[in-house]
Amino acid sequence: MKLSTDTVESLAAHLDGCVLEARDTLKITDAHPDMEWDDAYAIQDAIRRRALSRGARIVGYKAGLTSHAKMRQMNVDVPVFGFLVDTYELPDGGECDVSKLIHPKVEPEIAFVTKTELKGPGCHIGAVLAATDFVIAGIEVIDSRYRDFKFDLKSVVADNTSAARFVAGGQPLAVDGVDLRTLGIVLEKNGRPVAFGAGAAVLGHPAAAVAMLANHLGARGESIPAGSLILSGGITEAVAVEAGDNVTLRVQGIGSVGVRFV
Ligand code: 0L1
Ligand code: MG
Repeated sequence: MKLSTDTVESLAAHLDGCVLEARDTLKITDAHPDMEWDDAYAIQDAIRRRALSRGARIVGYKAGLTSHAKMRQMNVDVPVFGFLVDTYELPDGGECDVSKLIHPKVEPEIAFVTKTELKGPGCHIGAVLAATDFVIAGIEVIDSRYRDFKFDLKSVVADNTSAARFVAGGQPLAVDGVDLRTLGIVLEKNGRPVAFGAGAAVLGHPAAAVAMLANHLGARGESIPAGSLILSGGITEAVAVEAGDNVTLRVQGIGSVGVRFV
């Protein structure tokens, strides 16, 4: 680690303030170019502690930048991981208030719900599928706190990987006998299809993203508890949204989930 505890806490307070006030900022590596991966995750952990101290509850985790479409869009080459708290969750068919966000975008994702604990190292696709209760459709609303979504990977990790809101829904699908690689998705904005894809766009198999997450947490002495919801990463590029937009995600075998931006 290159940053002192005080600097980690003050950067967490700064980014958390940006979240709470829907205010953007320059990427934090501009002022801290020597920051390391451990520093970035330490800042994310401090943001998590701040959310928990306000009464939020961890409901799951997310993997981000797991598809080539997203990696290309953001000009990066490795996945990143973040946490999800209950205050991010929106009901299926509910409203997302854009006045509380900076510049939201949506991502179509396959969400896993676990029935047993998942722990790395050595976690693999088979272990993820065995620990999966079901998968459902997930729309992640990302909202980087960095001006114009301009960041590098360490800055985005510190910013809890742009996590802001999510909605999960549709008919829960058991994974036995289902090939998640060929599960097709269509993302619609205002009734028009705007992005298409299939599960394999996420690291060849969306469960691979969950395995990477478990291994990442395992290296830090953490695990994915039973009953967690995991967003496995955007299958397509993220799509910008604004007040008045209606977004629906249709996933083969699962049905649809939707959110309205107001
Ligand atoms: O969930 C994601 O794939 C987003 C990761 C962070 C990068 C971004 O804000 O696009
Ligand atoms: Mg995402």
